[in-house]
Amino acid sequence: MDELKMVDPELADIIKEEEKRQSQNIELIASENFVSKAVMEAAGSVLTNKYAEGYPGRRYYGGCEVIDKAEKLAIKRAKELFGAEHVNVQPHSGSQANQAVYFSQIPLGGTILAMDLTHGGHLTHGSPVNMSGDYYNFIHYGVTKDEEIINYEQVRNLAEEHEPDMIVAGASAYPRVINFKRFKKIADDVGALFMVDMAHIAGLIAADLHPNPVLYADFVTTTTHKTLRGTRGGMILCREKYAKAVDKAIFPGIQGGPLMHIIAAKAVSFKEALSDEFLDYQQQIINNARRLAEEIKSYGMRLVSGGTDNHLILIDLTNMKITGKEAEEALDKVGITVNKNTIPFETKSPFVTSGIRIGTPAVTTIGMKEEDMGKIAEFIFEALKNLDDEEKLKDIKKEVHTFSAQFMD
Ligand code: DSN
Repeated sequence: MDELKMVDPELADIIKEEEKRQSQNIELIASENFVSKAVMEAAGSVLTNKYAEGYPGRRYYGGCEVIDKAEKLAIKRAKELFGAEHVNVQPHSGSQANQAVYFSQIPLGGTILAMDLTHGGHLTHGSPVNMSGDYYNFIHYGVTKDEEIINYEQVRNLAEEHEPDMIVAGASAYPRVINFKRFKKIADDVGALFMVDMAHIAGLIAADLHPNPVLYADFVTTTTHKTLRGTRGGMILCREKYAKAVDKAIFPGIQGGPLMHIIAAKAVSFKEALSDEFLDYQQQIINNARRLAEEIKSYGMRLVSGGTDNHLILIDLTNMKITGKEAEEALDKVGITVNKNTIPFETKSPFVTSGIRIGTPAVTTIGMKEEDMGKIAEFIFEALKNLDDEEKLKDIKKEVHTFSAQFMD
């Protein structure tokens, strides 16, 4: 930072300010995490200087002999981590990974069956405001009204009715285990390709704490920065027979030069994910989420599906008569970071919403355990109960900062 402070003190101050925000607040955004210093070092390395369009051994630039080693290492480790036949580590994000799989297989206007965004799906799974929804004919399934778990019967009925080219499983706000085997059977029965977007649960899968979609799916996409705790980025895993098409779709299909510093950082995080410490970390994420869910419920708050099997919890605020937007703002004021989120059968707009989504990957990284979850639930409940009382919110914020200070380096 010394150099940056000299060259651009304004930006250096912004980074310092964000560093302070991240270290003081309780980070509960289910898709965020804190990377290790080693990952950060690789991401901030001289590898950012290198152009490397193409793939190891087949580049469009000279001087790639060193950078090739970094990409090969990332690929080798990712294969080992998930048991994949082929891996492409170049996607800049999960969005690009999904786009590339669709682009590699589905003709424009082709039919894809995926989870509805308001039921827990993702923007890139065919939302009308996303390119996916514009270029392809997406049909959506959701969760059941009573148990709020994926409605596999609806998946089968829709698959039989629409005969999609592809079925997509995977979600960004679904707190339960996904039955990939059941999806695969439906896909096979209707002759559809099967893709899984495992972005949220990749870390749990790497630690064998959730069924591995690589065993069932033709394509698995992911981000590398959520439970997997790597740098911000994406990745595609697929069967060997689709390798060429997927690689071509990423480059030259939708991307140019790969971000080699980010690929190197991915390699570092994959090495970390292969360690025993990482397995313990993933188990702790789940233990913390379960305890947090119980503690939140003890205050009378309703959880979508009644609890969680993974790293995230979806709180339905309807019975508290507040919106997700109000809750997010109140929690921001006390130093707890969450995001407003739609809930199944949502009646409000995505800017307002009836719920908030919270997750335990980041707080687990800084060392929180089950016994700390009670305090977090109490802070959340107190802040939401006193949403209009600025003085009370200020007091809670002080308590939050005192509490979080225990976990700082
Ligand atoms: N926006 C991410 C999330 O928060 O789940 C998914 O891409």
